[in-house]
Amino acid sequence: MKIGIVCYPTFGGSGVVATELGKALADNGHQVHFVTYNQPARLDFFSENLFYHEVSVSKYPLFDYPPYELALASRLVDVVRFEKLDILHVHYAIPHASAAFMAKQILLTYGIYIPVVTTLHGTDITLVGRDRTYKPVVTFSINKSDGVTAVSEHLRKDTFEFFEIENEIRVIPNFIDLTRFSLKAKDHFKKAIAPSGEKILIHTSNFRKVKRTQDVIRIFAKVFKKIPSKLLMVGDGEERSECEQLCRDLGVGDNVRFLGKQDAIEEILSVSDLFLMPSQSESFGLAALEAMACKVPVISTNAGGLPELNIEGVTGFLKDIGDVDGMAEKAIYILENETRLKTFKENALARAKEFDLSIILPMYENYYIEVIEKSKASFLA
Ligand code: GMT
Repeated sequence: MKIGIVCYPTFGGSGVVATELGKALADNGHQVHFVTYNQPARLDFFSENLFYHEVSVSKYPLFDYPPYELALASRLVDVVRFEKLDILHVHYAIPHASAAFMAKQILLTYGIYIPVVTTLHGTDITLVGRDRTYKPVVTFSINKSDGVTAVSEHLRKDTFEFFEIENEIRVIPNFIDLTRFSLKAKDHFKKAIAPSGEKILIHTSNFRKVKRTQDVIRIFAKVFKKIPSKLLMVGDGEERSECEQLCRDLGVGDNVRFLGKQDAIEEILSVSDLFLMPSQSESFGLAALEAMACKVPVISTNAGGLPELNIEGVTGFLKDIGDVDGMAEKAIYILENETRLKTFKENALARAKEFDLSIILPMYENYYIEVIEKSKASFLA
């Protein structure tokens, strides 16, 4: 197949899923064309089946708001026509699904029908979608997509609850490439971080408010009182300086390392003992899956799709949003006993294997075929 992929080319979960999916499809012999405003963060190697088409937006003085959506729609028309694509897969509803709809209508004037699959990732529905400003456009573009997928049952349910959806929504969860995400021997790094054999807790995110990163610090401060430990904070974003201040206020500053944005996240996860994800909202929790693949159990909230990934008492524990005491108590429970910690680590990996790329990739491939055949039939009718 010739597949066009539209995504946010950043480190965010939706961009990571889209890029890793594109790379895997290319490895499987499909021709994949990324159409974005920047080279996707993880599209960092050459493959004969991978193509990148940049969307550039002219900055005329007249435009207070450069019309990215129109530039994207125009670029999509161009790429679909000249690269003869079979399907477009857009990640994140705003503005990708509506831009794809516009491109689709323009392509019809050339006698071309391009089926569009929209994947909903979470914040496009739970946060942005609920903002009434965007509601009509999100509803329309979901209903006009030829196929729609959501990354968890919970997100699927929320989408039906918040919008008047007439389309079917297929659940295809996030996936993990276990050839990349696996336990790496990084003992020298572990020694540098925890020279006296302290336990290492870790959090990775974009430090948005929704991640409740200050809860991470509060949980750690409680764990630290009982268990010699260190905390690694990976990523960057709006909440970082508040978190740094909180570390000082709680007297744990010397035991918390802020590592900023990191590419080789699997190497840092490999030295870690416990992952903290106290999110307010999380449609799936890709960062937790990455941790589990590196044998790191997870203490999370029970928000959104997290219970579909993290299994209570098996791969970690789940508590209500804001229950810092409860999360700290369970973290201590896992970390205080070596045999128990080992069992949780093994369980985390076993669960991650259920989301292996080799299982999820065919779900997308089969869905593309289904959507192409269905839309071909209705176009000819
Ligand atoms: O979590 C983020 O801040 C990034 C966000 C995004 O929209 O890129 O991630 C969302 O999509 C990921 C991939 O499907 C999911 O694993 C994350 O759970 C989801 N984030 C939220 O729902 C907050």
